Amino acid sequence: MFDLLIRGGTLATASDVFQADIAVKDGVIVQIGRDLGEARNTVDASGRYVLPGGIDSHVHISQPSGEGIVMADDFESGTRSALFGGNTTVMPFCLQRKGEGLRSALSDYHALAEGNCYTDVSFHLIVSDPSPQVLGQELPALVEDGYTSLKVFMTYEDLRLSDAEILGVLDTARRTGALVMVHCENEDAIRYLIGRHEADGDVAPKAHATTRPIAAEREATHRALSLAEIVDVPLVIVHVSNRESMEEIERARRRGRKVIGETCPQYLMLTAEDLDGMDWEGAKFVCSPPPRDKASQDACWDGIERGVFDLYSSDHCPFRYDDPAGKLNPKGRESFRHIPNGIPGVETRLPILFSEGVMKGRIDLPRFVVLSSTNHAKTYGLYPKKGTIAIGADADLAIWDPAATRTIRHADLHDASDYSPYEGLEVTGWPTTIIRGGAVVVDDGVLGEGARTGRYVPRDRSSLAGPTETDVEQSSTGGIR
Ligand code: DUC
Ligand code: ZN
Ligand code: ZN
Ligand code: ZN
Repeated sequence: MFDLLIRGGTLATASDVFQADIAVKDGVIVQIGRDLGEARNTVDASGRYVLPGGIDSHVHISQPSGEGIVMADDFESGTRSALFGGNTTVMPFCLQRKGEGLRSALSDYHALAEGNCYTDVSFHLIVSDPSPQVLGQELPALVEDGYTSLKVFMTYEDLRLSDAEILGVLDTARRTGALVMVHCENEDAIRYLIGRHEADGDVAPKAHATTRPIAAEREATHRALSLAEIVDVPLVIVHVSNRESMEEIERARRRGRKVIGETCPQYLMLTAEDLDGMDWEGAKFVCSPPPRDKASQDACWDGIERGVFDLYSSDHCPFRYDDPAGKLNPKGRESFRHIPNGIPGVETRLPILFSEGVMKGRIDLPRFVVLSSTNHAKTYGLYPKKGTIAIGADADLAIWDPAATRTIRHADLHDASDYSPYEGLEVTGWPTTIIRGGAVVVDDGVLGEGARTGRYVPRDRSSLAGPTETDVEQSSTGGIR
């Protein structure tokens, strides 16, 4: 007797689309086929797609922000919103503050997550203080414990690392098998431009975009890739917004580098003009790198289609708009420089890609699965336990109704922000039933009882980590196959 049977659906994996039933026992997929037998519970998936649960490998939850600024989502609201958007695993960032150890940051972060998660969670580290103790002792031990990825910043005064510090982190990654993600923007160039704009009294939200130009992102991308080449480690370039940065990734791949590229919905759907709204409304779209122009959107779609991008993540980084602890904080009303960077999007990530990508014929269903789930699991050491539909994999599944039409309204979403950057967008296709670890946690749009039982998942090393000699299968454009 199985625990759960999912019957009559059309299944899709990274490679195939086929009709089959799925049998689940003890949280794991045990059979895929027809006439599988009896189960205690059955889900009828006829007329719907059964896909691996989404994995969003780039979200920010309860991350300490500037003074007086509070991130809108904690683990409860952030993972609930993720779940309703078709995700069964999210990977938020645990921020190390300067002078703080990584273990101490992690213990605080685990305490926030414990008992409050609707999805499974796993943590990346943000290294802001790569002291000898951190690189020599803490990080190597933490990689062994399943914290196998970390992010470094080339921008933000309080977070940026120097090139020498980045090299030190990359070297530790090479020794330990950790995978490094980089936020690529040239801080000095941005500082210079911010100073010039403020001197001119040019302080409205739209100046956020003009002070963080494509050249600042492209240059930092080139530099990060060069540093990784010097140390000989793979690199993840996160939240890529434009063609010139994509070209840096492709050039590095042609030199034989292992590079994972990530883009996000904001670079497919928004432009810098969105920052130019009435009454400081543009603050709703302030994120870094900023949204660019129509040509950059087209370039990012091209990268989604051609495999320049291996990952499509939300970069959910939610602040409330009409809130003194959010976008409209007292200083943020005076200058764009004090508007917290980041926008919500964990619930709308997949519906946007499904509607704009699959339904509009830009990508097929397997590519959707790759970008929404499989490659996140492969990149960050969760595969094949997660990221696919296979015997032995966790029964983490999203059942999509391809005929569901919706207009995105923040009022219908489940996060704790007070707006959606995609308000009014019409989409076709929505994840209606979500199964996590074999439990039906969203049933036709209704949150199941006992859904707040997501677990923390330690990870293996990325299959991509290590020096170039370790062979990885890369697609014709160099990304993950
Ligand atoms: N980088 C992110 O990854 N998210 C939000 C803000 C930022 O700079
Ligand atoms: Zn970033
Ligand atoms: Zn200006
Ligand atoms: Zn981010």
